[in-house]
Amino acid sequence: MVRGGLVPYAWDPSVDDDQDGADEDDTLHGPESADKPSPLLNSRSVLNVGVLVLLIIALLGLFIALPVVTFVTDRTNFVFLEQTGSNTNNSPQTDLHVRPLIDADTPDTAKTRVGYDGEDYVLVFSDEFNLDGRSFDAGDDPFWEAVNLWYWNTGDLEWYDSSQVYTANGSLHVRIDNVPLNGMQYRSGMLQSWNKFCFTSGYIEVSLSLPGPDQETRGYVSL
Ligand SMILES: [Ca+2]
Repeated sequence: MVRGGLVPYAWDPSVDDDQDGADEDDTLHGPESADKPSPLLNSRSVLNVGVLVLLIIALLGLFIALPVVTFVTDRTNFVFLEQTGSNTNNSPQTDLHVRPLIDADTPDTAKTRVGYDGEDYVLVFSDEFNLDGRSFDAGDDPFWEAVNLWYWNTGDLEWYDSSQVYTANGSLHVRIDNVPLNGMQYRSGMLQSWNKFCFTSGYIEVSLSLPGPDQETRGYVSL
C-alpha cells in the first residue's frame, strides 16, 4: 500500500535507457558538445576582429598619420622660419618686425671669409642697421634689445635707457648724454642679443665710429 511520498519507480533499462539516439536537450549538458571550440571563422569572430582592427587603424591614424600629414602639409612654420630665422609665429611683435638672420643689405663679399686658422667661415647673422627709426625696446626686435638698467657689475656712471639706442642715417646710434637719470650722472644705452641670438664661437665684425676728434676705430665691447 502506498501512503504518499515517493512514488516507487522501477528502473527498466528496456524503456528508460535511451536506445534510440540523443535527446533534444543533450547539447545543454553534454560535455562533448560544451567543450568543443567554436569554429574560428564564424560570423561573431570575424565581427570582433574586424572591429578591433578598425579601432587600431583609427588610433594609429589619429596619433601618427594625422600629426605627420598636418606637419608636412602645413608650411607656415617653415616659411616663417626661412623668412625670419625665428621659430615662433605667434608673437605679433616679431610679425611686425620681420627680418631675416642675414640682412638683405649685407654684400655677398661679407658672407664668407677665411679665418686665421685657414678654415672657411660662413656668415650666419648680420645687421646693417640701414632702416631708420627702428626700436629696440623689449619685444620690438627679434635679435636685439636695448636694456633699461644700471650695469652695477662694472660700477658704471651711466644709466642705460632704451631711448639712447636707435637707428638713423643708415647706422645704429648708441648715444650718451650728460643728463642725470635714476641717480646716475649720465644716460647711455646698451644693446644686447642676450637670449635672442646665441653662438659659441666665430668671428664678429663691426664697422663703427667713436665720438670725439679721433675718429679712428679703437674697439668695442663684446660679451
Ligand atoms: Ca648701415
